[in-house]
Amino acid sequence: MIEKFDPLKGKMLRILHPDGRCDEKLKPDLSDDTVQSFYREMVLIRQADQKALSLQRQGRLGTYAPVQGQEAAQVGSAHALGQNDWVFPSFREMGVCYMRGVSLKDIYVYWMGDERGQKVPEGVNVFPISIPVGSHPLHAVGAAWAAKLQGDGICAVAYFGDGGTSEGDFHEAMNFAGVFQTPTIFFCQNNQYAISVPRKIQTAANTLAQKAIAYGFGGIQVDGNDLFAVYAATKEAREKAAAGGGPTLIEAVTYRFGPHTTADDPTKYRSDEELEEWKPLDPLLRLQKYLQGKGLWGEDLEAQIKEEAENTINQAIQEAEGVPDPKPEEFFQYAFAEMTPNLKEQMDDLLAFLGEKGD
Ligand SMILES: Cc1ncc(C[n+]2csc(CCOP(=O)(O)OP(=O)(O)O)c2C)c(N)n1
Ligand SMILES: [Mg+2]
Repeated sequence: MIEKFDPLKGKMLRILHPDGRCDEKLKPDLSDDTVQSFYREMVLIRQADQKALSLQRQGRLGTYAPVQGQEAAQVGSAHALGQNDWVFPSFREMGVCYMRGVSLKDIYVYWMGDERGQKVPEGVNVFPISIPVGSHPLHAVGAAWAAKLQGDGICAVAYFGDGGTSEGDFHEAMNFAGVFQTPTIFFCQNNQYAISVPRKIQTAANTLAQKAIAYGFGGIQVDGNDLFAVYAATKEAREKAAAGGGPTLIEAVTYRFGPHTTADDPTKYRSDEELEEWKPLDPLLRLQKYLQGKGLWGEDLEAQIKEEAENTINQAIQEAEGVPDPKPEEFFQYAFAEMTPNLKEQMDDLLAFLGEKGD
């Protein structure tokens, strides 16, 4: 399927249409129950995201990068991966991290300013999120190369944005992946903006997916608000990678409904009209219409799904807020396996100071 969608021509894979109609020939093999459970998860992510924004406004959470609008791209791709695949997320991937096994509690702990939220439990193959834009595709390629050498039969996925494709590290990672045929998926969520920089001036290329061609492997542009298209393309890329077929670049075309972060005001650089144009393409709305057509969605069910999500989220927040503060010495203790003499001296100074002055 990926070969059929020539990214140079901007031919985008779409399976689930905005009005809820579905191209049955291309629809991935997912049961109705599974699709309904994906919808539930998308609702949960949207609510958890909204909650993070309101906690930030109440001073209970730090600067936060919202997901709203990108739920299909995240839930669809995360579910298409194998159990042991590795994920290398950037900062807007609350949905991916949650789907791959990071707890909501830990996600909130991190955004509340406590790095211990990034300590991923054993067996959860999610790397700490990357704040430097576009740097972690290199790590994903390294992990994929190691997996290939060991014959693990897994792949590694780097999640990044449209802006990430302008970073040198991204191109080095793509080049290396092409030469060494590493089992890597480059998953780009093109949400149309890199803070205030619109996609059209991010690159002169017609699509972001076509950048794969220069490095000698396949790229595909998919409707990133279409759960089925995202799932199908990721699944195919995953199977190809795990079978030794090398890397793939997926450009999921989507839209960030919210601000870049809680420290941003998007009205300064984009119009209300543009936002209105994207609203009918909302990934949740589309899936809701599809489910409704199958008799698998209604107002009562929606209310129940939302209530369940609310309970899960409130529980996670309670747990996150209950985590005791880190000790002051922990600022110094974890940068190196063993503290350098200089760090030790700084730590001792601080502890002596606190000893004199109190907390
Ligand atoms: C190397 C680097 N340069 C600049 C920044 C500041 N910065 C943070 S997010 C961002 C834009 C990223 O845009 P994109 O890759 O499209 O991802 P999105 O935020 O849209 O998800 C920039 C420039 C950074 N974090 N890292
Ligand atoms: Mg972007």
